[in-house]
Amino acid sequence: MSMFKFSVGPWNVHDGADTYGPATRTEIDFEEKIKTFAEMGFSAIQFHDDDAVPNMNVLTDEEIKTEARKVKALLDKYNLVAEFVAPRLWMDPHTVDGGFMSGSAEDREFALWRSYRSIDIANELGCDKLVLWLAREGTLCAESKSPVTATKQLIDAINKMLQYDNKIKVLIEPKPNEPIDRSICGTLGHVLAVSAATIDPSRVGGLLESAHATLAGLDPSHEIGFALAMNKLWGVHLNDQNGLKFDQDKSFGVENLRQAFNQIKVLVENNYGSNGEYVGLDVKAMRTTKDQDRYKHLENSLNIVRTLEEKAKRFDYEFQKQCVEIRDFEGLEMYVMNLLMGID
Ligand code: XLS
Ligand code: MG
Repeated sequence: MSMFKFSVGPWNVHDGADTYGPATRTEIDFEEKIKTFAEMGFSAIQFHDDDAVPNMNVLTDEEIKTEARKVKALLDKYNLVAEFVAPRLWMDPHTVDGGFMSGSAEDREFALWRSYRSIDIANELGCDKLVLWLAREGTLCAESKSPVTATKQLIDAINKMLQYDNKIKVLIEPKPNEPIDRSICGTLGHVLAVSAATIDPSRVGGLLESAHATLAGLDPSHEIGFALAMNKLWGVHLNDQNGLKFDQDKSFGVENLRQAFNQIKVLVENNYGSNGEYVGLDVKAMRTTKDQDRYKHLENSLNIVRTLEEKAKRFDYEFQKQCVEIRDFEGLEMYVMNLLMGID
C-alpha cells in the first residue's frame, strides 16, 4: 500500500505537438481527462490558471471566480481536489520578455495581475498553493537585464502576492534554463535564498521537478533532501531526463532508475506527504504514442513510483550500517543494484 497521494496536471495528457512538428494525437475534453485521472487513482489535480479558466484575459475578476467555481464542482463530482494553481506566464504576448522581470512595466503589471487572479482561482478551488514556474524569468541576451535588479523584482513580486492574500503559500519551481537562456532562480538553493528574503519566509517554499534538477547538473534526490532538511519541500514533479538536453519530461525512472530510487527513498525516509503534500507527476507521452495509449506514460510512472516505494521500504538499513562502518561502499552499491535488478 502506497503512503503517497498522487497529483497530475491536465497538460500531462497532450496532443504530441512539439517545437518541430504539429499534433500527433487528438485533443480530448477537460472533463474526460479529470474523470480518467480519478479512475487511475490520482487524488489531486494541478492547474495552470488558464487550465481552470480558459481565456481569462478577457474576463472580469468576478467572471474568473465564477468559472473557477464550475471547475470546483467538477472536481467534487469526481472526488478530486486541486493541489495548486500556477500562473501561465510564458504564452502571452505580455510575457515575451518574461513576467516579473520583464523590461516593460506594463508587462510586469500583467504578470502580477495573472498571479492575483491565480490566487483567486486557488481560493475558489479550495487550495492554498500557488506555483511559480519562472519560465521566461532571466535573460536571452545576458546584458539585457541586471541579475541583481531581476532577483529583487522577483522578491518584490512574491511579497505583493503574500500581501494580496494572507494564507496563500508560494512554491517556486526552479529550472536553470529553457525556454530562457540564463534563469535567475535555477535551483532549490536559490529558492530558499529568495524565500528568506521575502516578508514571510514561512509561506515561500519549493517544488522540485526531477528533470529540472538534472538540467542544473544536480541529483534530484539531493535537491529533494536539501529542501526536506529545511522543511521547504511542499511539492514534487517526478519525471526523468536523459542528461543535458531539452526538457524531456520522461516517465519517472525510465532513464536513471538508481536516481529515481533515491528520490523515492529520501521521500519515504522523511515521511513526505505527512503534511498533505502530493507526489506530483509532470510527464509527457512520446510524440509517437497513439491516441489509445495517451495515459500509458502516467500509468507507467505510477507503477514505477509504487514499485520503488516497496523497494525503499525493504532497504536493509542494518546491512547499510555494516557497510558504512567498514567503508565497504562497493558492497553497498552492489546491494542497491541487486535490489533494483530484483536479485535479492
Ligand atoms: C515546465 C514546468 C511546468 C510547471 C507548471 O517545465 O514543469 O509544467 O510544472 O507550471
Ligand atoms: Mg513541472
